[in-house]
Amino acid sequence: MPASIVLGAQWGDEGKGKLVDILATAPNVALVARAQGGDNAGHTISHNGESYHFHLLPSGLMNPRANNLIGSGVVVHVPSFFEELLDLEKKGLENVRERIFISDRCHVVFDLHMRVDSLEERELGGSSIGTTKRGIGPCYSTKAARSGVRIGDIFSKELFDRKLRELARGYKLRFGALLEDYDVESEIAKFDKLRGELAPYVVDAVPLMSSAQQSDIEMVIEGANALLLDLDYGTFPYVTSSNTGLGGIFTGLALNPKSISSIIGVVKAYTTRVGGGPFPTEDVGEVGTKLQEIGREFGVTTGRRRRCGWLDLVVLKYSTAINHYTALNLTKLDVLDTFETIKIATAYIDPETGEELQSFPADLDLLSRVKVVYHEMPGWNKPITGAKSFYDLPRAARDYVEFIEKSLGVRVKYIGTGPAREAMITR
Ligand code: 2SA
Ligand code: GDP
Ligand code: MG
Repeated sequence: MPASIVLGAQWGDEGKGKLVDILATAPNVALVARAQGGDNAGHTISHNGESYHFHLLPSGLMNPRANNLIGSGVVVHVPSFFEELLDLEKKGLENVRERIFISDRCHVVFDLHMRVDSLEERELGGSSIGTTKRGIGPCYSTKAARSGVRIGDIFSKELFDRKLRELARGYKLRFGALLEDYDVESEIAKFDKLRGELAPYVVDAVPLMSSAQQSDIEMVIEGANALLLDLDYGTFPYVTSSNTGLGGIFTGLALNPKSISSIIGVVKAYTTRVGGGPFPTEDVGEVGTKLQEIGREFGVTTGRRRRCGWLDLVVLKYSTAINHYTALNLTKLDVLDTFETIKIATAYIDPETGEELQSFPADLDLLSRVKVVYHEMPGWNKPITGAKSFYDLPRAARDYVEFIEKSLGVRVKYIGTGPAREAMITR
């Protein structure tokens, strides 16, 4: 079974959901899977004038023929799972409940984790991460500490209740009065109601993946968040708590590396970031505001304004070196339609030595002080949304795409020219 992997190449919100939706509508695709993250993700798909928002669920639910798997590396807030299913049904998506499966190895995100997420952020004060407060960090922390609860545990009531009470006791000791009003018994009671409702969706994902990979149907893997938010390779500690890069796909799904047919890096034509942390090309002036407004850069999960700036090739070279993209999807190129001049960051200079940095630095202090070198290109000053082929694009837009392609040594196979499914050029 050939597998296409879709990964965010920057700080997220590049438009992964739209590409997954397009790839998943191919006739042979029968499975769409998520490998990491949780309902912190926000993947928006615009189709026939309607917007569909996916947080925990894979975007493959858009395709009435595709099955969808929440793989073992994902963390699952069970009430949100049901709320999201209901929202999608209300929007008219068909038989979603028959096409969604959750690995029994996923860790459970409790309301307790969400409370702790907020408390930890509060403790950090001015240097808070800017999390989505969905409990993602605390849940992956309890997983690593081996005190977490897995989806499969929900079905052994005695074990489940004991583990959740232990978790609550530990957190209450840590946070004292700040968690006094958290009532573990009411969270246990919630699960008493959800247990039966959840059961039909829970599977052992290992045989499911094995049999899928022995067949000749195709599979799409939907990365969540993005490389610069990766726990190991991102701008730590301003990252999420999962491996959002290629590595996370293997720990989160029993994927045979030999079945990979493509690793597609999704790259927004400029850069955005939501939450705290360094962002070398951030523009807090006119350009940033214009990108934010035209690109409608608001968080899908939290509604926060996204920080904006020019495209950064230093970031993208680093991202490519880790994720080994075989192709790129350049998205939101249309957002640049009205810019007279477009800038692209090509290098970082160490402010002390005046030397060019050889790669994207791990040292956040240095990263926040680097001097950015920009290459300037003329804009195209006309709308590109109707373009059907690469050669329908204005010359300056093609030059922009080719400059990125040459700098990274990876083909830009898909170009997004608007939010709709149809607004995508395939080369
Ligand atoms: P968390 O909640 O622990 O994963 O937050 C840690 C950091 O990861 C960032 N993060 C995101 N960045 C971009 N998009 C995300 N999804 C939503 C969206 C975000 C939203 O699609 O718009 O609605 O605000 C996402 N999820 C996590 C987060 O901002 C922290 O910097
Ligand atoms: P994801 O998290 O990577 O799936 O991206 P988000 O859904 O958070 O943010 C991308 C936003 O841009 C969504 O609202 C998409 O509908 C929209 N979008 C995707 N591709 C394009 C494009 O090529 N042009 C424009 N204008 N919008 C796009
Ligand atoms: Mg998003």
